[in-house]
This record gives sequence, structure tokens and C-alpha cells, in this order.
Amino acid sequence: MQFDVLTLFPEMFSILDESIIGRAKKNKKIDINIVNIRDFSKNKHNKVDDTPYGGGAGMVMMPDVVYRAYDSLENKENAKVIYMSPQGKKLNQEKVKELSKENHLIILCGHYEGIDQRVLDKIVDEEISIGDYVLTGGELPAMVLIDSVSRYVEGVLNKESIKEESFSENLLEYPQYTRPEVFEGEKVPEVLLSGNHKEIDKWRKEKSLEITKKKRPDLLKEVQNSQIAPL
Ligand code: 4G0
Repeated sequence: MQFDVLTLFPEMFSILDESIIGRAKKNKKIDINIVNIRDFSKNKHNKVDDTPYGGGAGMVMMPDVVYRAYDSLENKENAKVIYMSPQGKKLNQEKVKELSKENHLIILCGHYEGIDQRVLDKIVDEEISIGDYVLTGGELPAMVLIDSVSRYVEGVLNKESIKEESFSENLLEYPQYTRPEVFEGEKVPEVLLSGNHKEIDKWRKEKSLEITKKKRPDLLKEVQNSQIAPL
């Protein structure tokens, strides 16, 4: 999977060199190409934004600079262009799975009051929001998108994790325990030490259901609607 990111703050993306996404990059399971929009300014001061027509506060990113940055990318024909914006369609796990089936995503990160509408109309296929709140830029949302989508790319996670996840769809995870057997006087639930895998599975499903009922009853209604009997 190829990700191209158009941004004014390329250094923010060093976060993706860590942990599982960093390993996926090293192992060539994903390729993340960060492009600095500022490199495509023709202004002698490398200006990338200007005041809004019609007046008002803040600055707007100029369409020609953003377009040249986009146009510099190779193999765009089969790529989907995504604009990270609080006005976009809300990202969820279903959308993440759908995007993971693409081969090439181009992610545009806006700043200031946004980007000139004309270049958005010309190049953007989908506008996506990571939630109903405003951030200072689209960079953190872009990284959230890359992380969540990369988890579904073949070879990034081990197959077991993904399988277990789909098994418990629309339910929250059961609690996990590891050594020591007693921590601050609290013992690990006995059933997990029993070696009885049928009983362990049953306990975990019950816990998942109980925790979902308590923390996210809205999810449980979706489980009922989807006709998947969890127990
Ligand atoms: C475009 C995305 C980009 C427009 C981006 C702001 C939150 C999200 C930006 C704006 C972002 C999100 C109109 C304020 C940059 N903040 N929820 N900030 N406007 O995904």
C-alpha cells in the first residue's frame, strides 16, 4: 500500500517511524511518501497562503501551490485523493477496512482556515473527518488514517489479531491479564489459569458482553440488529 501525504509540516510524520507502522515501512509492507507543499511555492519567500477574498480572519492555502504539489506525484491515475477535514464523512472501522482495499491513497492536509475551494473541487475524491472536533491541521488526522488503514494491510499485523478482532465485531474486548498471578493482593481470574479453552472462550464472551453493556450500550444495539448472536 502506497500513501502520499501533502503537508506543510513534513517533520510531524516522524511518528510513523516508530512501533508497528515503523516496522511495516522497514519490511516494505507500506510505503509512506511525505511531500512538503512549501517546496512548490514560486514566491521568493516560499509563501503558501494568502488572505481570504471577501475578508475575514486567518489565511487560506493557495490553490496553485497545492495543485503543483499534487501534480508532482507519480502514478496518480489509480489513486484515491482524501482531504482530512472536520466537514468530512466520519471515519469508522468499516470505512477503514474499505480504504485498506485501495492500493494508493493520496492524503491532503490543510492548515489555517483551509484550502482554496477550487483546487479541492479539482483533485479531492473524498473528504474524511476523524471526529467532531477541530484541530490546528490535518496532519494528526492523516496519521490516524494511515495507522488505522495499515493495520489491515497484509503482513502488517499477524493474521491471528485481525481474525480475533473480526470474531468479536461490535463488541468491546474482554480484559487481559499477565504475570504476576497476584498483583497488590488481586488474583488473576481462576478460569484463565485452568487450561480449559472452552471455559476460557465462554468467560471471555460473557465479559465482552458485560463490558459492552456497561461502557457502550449503543454498540450492543448494533449487534442485535446485525443478527449475530454473541452467545
Ligand atoms: C480543513 C481535520 C482542514 C478545514 C482537520 C480545518 C480536524 C479534522 C482543517 C478546516 C482539521 C478532523 C474548516 C476548520 C485542519 N481539524 N476532525 N484541521 N476548517 O478530522
